[in-house]
Amino acid sequence: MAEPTLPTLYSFRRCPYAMRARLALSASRQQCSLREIVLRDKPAEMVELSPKATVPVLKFLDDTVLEESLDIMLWALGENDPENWLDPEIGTLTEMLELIAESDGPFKHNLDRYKYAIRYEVDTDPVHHRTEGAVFLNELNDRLSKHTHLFWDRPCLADFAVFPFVRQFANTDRAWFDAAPLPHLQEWLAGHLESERFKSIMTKWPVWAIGDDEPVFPI
Ligand SMILES: N[C@@H](CCC(=O)N[C@@H](CS)C(=O)NCC(=O)O)C(=O)O
Repeated sequence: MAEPTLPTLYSFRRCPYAMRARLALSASRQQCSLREIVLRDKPAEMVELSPKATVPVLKFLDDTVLEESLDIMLWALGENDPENWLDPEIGTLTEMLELIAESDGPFKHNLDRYKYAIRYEVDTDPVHHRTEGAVFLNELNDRLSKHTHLFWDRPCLADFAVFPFVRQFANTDRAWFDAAPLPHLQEWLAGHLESERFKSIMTKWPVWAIGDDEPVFPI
């Protein structure tokens, strides 16, 4: 097999964590060889590199590994940040990380129990978790009532780290989300979903197997 010349990204197209890593890799033009996986049949190579076995995983040519999506975003943007995602128009990187932590913590907790209630305790009530999750959605909607993005009028790290999870929440019951009094959030989400950037990171890649050609991402 030819020696790799690019870092390797293990990714799963529909995973919101992998989406946000791909968004940052795309914005920063950090090219990788992409290995599309399926969660129920993870490649042994990936599990060996990262025993916690979640996607995304980024392996560099010197064999170092990043196995947290936010670390991949921060690394990529640290290399090259032409759209100034790390430097919002208003607020700081620390404030963006605080908002992302709220999304990754309590909001994701409620999202999982709303979307996959059946996987949790028998009395897990998805509607209760939808209501709890909507507290964060309201907070985002309030921010977006003043400006088009979370930290003013230019999208930045926080927008790209959070919207894949809002997308998942919205898709759990689209009729509920569309009818909810969240007009600014709905507009913001629709803008991201219709963007060329999002379309470009949602290409359908064939599932990788040893010996396959690996698509270069971003192109
Ligand atoms: N904290 C990790 C979480 C990644 C994660 O949980 N990814 C999910 C897919 S969306 C996964 O790989 N789950 C493992 C599995 O379902 O077996 C990150 O930010 O990268």
